[in-house]
Amino acid sequence: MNDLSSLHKLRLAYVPRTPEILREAKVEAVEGKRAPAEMEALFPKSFHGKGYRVVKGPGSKPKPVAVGVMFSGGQAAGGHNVITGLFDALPPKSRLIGFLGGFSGLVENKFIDLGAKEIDSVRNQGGFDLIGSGRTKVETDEQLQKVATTAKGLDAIVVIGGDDSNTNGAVIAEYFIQQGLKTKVIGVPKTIDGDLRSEEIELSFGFDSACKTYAELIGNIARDALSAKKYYHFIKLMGRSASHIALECALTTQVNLTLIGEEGLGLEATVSKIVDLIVRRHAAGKEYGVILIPEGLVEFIPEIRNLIAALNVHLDKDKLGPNERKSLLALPAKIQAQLLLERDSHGNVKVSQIETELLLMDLVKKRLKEIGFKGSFNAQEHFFGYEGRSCLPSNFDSNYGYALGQMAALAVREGLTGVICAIKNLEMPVSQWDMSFVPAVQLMRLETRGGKRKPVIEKALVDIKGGLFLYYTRKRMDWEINDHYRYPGPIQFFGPPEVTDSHPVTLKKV
Ligand code: FBP
Repeated sequence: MNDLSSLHKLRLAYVPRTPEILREAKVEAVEGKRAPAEMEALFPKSFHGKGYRVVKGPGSKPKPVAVGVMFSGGQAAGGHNVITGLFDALPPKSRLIGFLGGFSGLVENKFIDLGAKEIDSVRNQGGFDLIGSGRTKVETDEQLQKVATTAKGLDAIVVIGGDDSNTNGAVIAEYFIQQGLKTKVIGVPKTIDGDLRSEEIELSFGFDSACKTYAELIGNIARDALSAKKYYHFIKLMGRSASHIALECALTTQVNLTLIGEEGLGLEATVSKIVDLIVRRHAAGKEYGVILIPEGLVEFIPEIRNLIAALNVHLDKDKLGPNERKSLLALPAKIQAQLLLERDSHGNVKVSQIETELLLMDLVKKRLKEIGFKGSFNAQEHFFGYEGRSCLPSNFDSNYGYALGQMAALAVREGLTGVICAIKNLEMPVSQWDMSFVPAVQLMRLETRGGKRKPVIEKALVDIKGGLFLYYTRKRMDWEINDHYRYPGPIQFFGPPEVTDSHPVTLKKV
């Protein structure tokens, strides 16, 4: 048997579709919106940085460059294609190096050279294993000095990351300008969470493949539930904070109930919602169902949100005020311990490790007992997270990642810094994609992390007044009782375009 699966080999040969305009493109400055005023003191040199759009034209003369690239944060399918797109678009005789393990590779000067052999081995493949990733935050002077030493001789560093990683990138870009260094920093929006968005950034790559993977599994479970008719499936879905993944999966699978964190229901109301569903389905002769729970839900439940905010400031449960202490002690011991887990280096709560699905199952069971429920309630818990981050990228993510990599090469050629590559019109054919570069500081605001006020790129949450969510609310009453499950099946690479080239529903202008 060959080491590579047949599909692996066939995907290596896939040629991503790229926007025609990138064959001969230049950039044109645009009057973008202003960065929040509070950023001026923190980013004095980048504060007035311009945005650019990609237009047809010859642009600057290409000359060989030396570029470093890195992944940062959680894996997202399509990441390798950013690197292959970048590699393919760099002028001949350029050098591309890959920093190992994210920003720690940049700080510690650990990298590998990326040549045709390395690049050809990861075309259209999932994961970040070519150079790895990490969650190191760069903020101390010592780290910044080390980064500057590593960057000597490099024309640019391309950071493929989410909100925190692109914040890191912006801090480094500012530092380089302040120090009079020539190295530029360019960001690429990556994260399965789909929360790195702005007017210009419609979506990050990785979201589509992750949601399609989860939707396949959810569809399989829904069909099992419908066949066996004996279980309620509580499915927690990855996606820190924002509920974009849960909403996308709700719309593509039409299961009975999807909790959307941004609705801001309290714990009591959330439990009542599920109990009400179970009671009504029992009355309709149904003792089974499928419920989706975004992993970030806990951050929106007001009493837990306040508790998390207090823990973020004090970082010590013994220093909590009486209300927060009460909220903490009301939770099962296991959940208390998970809330108290050490934050990541960016100060984020590790929501993927909080077993919200078990908490809700437990509370629902208790409530059903209290109300004397006569039906049967058997629950199964699931967590779909890591299985969606490193899958083979869908055609959408393969094309999207590749185009972002090519854009990064254009930004290097045009000498841009402190900007993030952005593509709009993603729902349209690749030829109609609208590309621009947005200054990272425009997306920032101050947040309390690790007890301190820090600049961070603001996470884009589900808009509960937006068309997509409102569409869901119009449908959900029906889906709660009548089973209209949809079965999306696995990501397809061969066959008619409606199965191979579908876009996330999230992009639809409902
Ligand atoms: P990024 O924001 O870095 O892309 O990470 C997303 C994510 O997959 C979240 O959905 C999840 O909560 C978190 O990473 C898990 O982190 P880890 O990989 O460190 O367990």
